[in-house]
Parts: sequence; structure tokens; C-alpha cells
Amino acid sequence: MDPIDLRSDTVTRPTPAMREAMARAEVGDDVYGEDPTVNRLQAAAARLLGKPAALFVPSGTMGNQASLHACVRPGDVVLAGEGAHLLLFESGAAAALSGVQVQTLGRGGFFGAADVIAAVNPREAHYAPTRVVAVENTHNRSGGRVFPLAAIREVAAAARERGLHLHLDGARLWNAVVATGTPAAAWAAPFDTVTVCLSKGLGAPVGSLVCGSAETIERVHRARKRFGGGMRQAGILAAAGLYALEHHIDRLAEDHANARRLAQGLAELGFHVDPAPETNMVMFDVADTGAFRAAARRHGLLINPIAEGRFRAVTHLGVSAGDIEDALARVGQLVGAGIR
Ligand code: TLP
Repeated sequence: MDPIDLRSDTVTRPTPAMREAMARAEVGDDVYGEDPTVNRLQAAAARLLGKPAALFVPSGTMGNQASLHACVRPGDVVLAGEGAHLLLFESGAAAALSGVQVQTLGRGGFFGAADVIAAVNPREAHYAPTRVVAVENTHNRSGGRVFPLAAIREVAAAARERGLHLHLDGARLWNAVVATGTPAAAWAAPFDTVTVCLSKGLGAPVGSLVCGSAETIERVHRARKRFGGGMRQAGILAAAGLYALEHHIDRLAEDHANARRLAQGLAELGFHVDPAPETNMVMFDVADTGAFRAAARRHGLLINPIAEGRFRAVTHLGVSAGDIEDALARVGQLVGAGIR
């Protein structure tokens, strides 16, 4: 019985064609700016995101944290939605590396202009300066939901009026692009810095990009160096990223269809689940977290809880429509054995 891995879209492995592209990659020393494949990837990403410049970084975490580092001073406030990855799952980096406090606003990862206006501190010596508004799209903790573009534009207008920097954690922006048909550049336009990942749904082994103005990217570049993220012959990785951008964006629609089928099947098995996931994540509730996880593993189903009683299943390049039917059959066996 082959395992079916629904823990995350980070578990994907490079396809044979991607590995061939990696093997063929021309390389140079990227700390000198001399890796032609990294340079091509950065140019391609900047073009796709509609920004003047882009920088290849080792991870989404470094993309977020180097972006923040480039535009804050210690003591500043970063506003972000509830459950933000850059607050909860980056090992305290915003505080540890940049000395900022992250303050959440809105509900469930989403917020509007009124929330921003209410959250910005007065410019007065008692208060920490509010410096950044960060949006996560799609939003991981909410189950891969899309932050609506109209709301983003209103948030951005309010933030601009108050002189705030706008950052987008677009680790899964490609999923929002495919789910809505709105191009990446339109999603990125309101933001000063945009992090996008190659190693989630797009299936590259490593890598993310930060996009923005040339001047901002120069500062992010310094932060990348400071954080130890300067890479040498990184063209081997960049080649995988280029391949992913060229071949793996449109196919995310399959992951979204698989997530919908999984949700529907789980609902039929009696689970409390959002029946219409927007992208590639399915959140559902179970009675006994430990028992469900262990029994699922015994049945060759790898899946992680995100909280007591709540699981996240993520569809990706390594999971076919047939695998989803298999996964549902395996969950059916658990339910038959009284585990749910
Ligand atoms: N998310 C991972 C885990 O860290 C939770 C996952 O399995 O979903 N932004 C968002 C919205 C993310 O979901 C992630 C990774 C990151 C940033 C960080 O990316 P990496 O892992 O490349 O540092």
C-alpha cells in the first residue's frame, strides 16, 4: 500500500523533467550576481508579478523575514491577520531578527480598511510606530482561502494614506491566481514587497522569490545576506523554479478539484468539513486527534492536525485524483472501525 501524503504541498518531489532541467542548468556565483539561471528566474518572476525587481531566497520564511527586515526599525509594529505564518510559524523571527511586534487584526486571517485604520497607532511617544501591513494570500490557517482583491485594494489605500509598507505573503499566491483567474500581477500591484514560493504547489525542491522596486529589493538583498541566505551556484535550484513557473501553475486547478472531491467525500462520511474549499486545503474536525492520526498512518495516510480536533489535508502535485479516492476509502475504513 503506497502512502498518500496530505500533510502539506511542501512534500512534493521534483519530477523527472524538472530534474533534467536542473541537471542542464548553467551556473555561476550568485553572491557575485553571476549565476545566469538565477538571473533568468528573477527576471521571469519580476515579469510575472509586474514588479521591477526580484530576488531568489532559500525559503518563504526568509522571503517574509528579509522583506520585513528591509523596511522596519526595532520597536515598530507589523499588522497582520490572525494566524499569519510570519507571526506563528517562523520561529519568532520577526521579534528575534528585526525587533518588531506583530499585532493581529480582523478575523480568521482577513481584515478590511476599517481594521487597519483602527489598528494604526497615533504618532505620539507612548506608542510604537506602526510600519507594515502584511496580507497572506491564500491564507493557510483559514484553509487556503483567497483574500478578496477588492478588500486588498481598500486595505492598501488605507495603508498608503498612513505611510505604511505593504507586504504580501504569497507563498500560495499561485493558488489564488488559478482559483480566481486574476493574474499574479494584479494581486501583487498593491504591495511594496511580495513573497512567492516555488516549493509548495509548484513542486520545486527549494526556493522563493521576493519581488518589489529595485530600491526595495536592494535592501532585501542586504537582509538576505545578513540572514545567511546568499547562495553560490544556486542555478541548479533556480532551474527547478523556472521549470515550475513554466509548467506547474495551470495544473494547480487539478489540486483544487481534488480538494473539492476530498471535502465532498469527507462530508459524505459524516465529518464536519468545509464542503467547498477554495484552493488546495481541506480542513475537517475529528473527535480524537491522536487516535485518528495514528490510525490514518497505519492505513498509509499521512495527515497532520493543525489544532486539537482539527486536521488539514493538502492536495498537490504528488497526489492524483485516484489517490483521493484511495484516501477516502482508507478514511472510510477508519470510520468503519469507529475512529473519526
Ligand atoms: N507553510 C508550511 C508550514 O510552515 C506550516 C505548510 O506546510 O503550510 N508563508 C506561508 C503562508 C506558508 O504556508 C509557509 C509554509 C511559509 C510562508 C514558509 O515557507 P517555507 O517553509 O519555505 O519557509
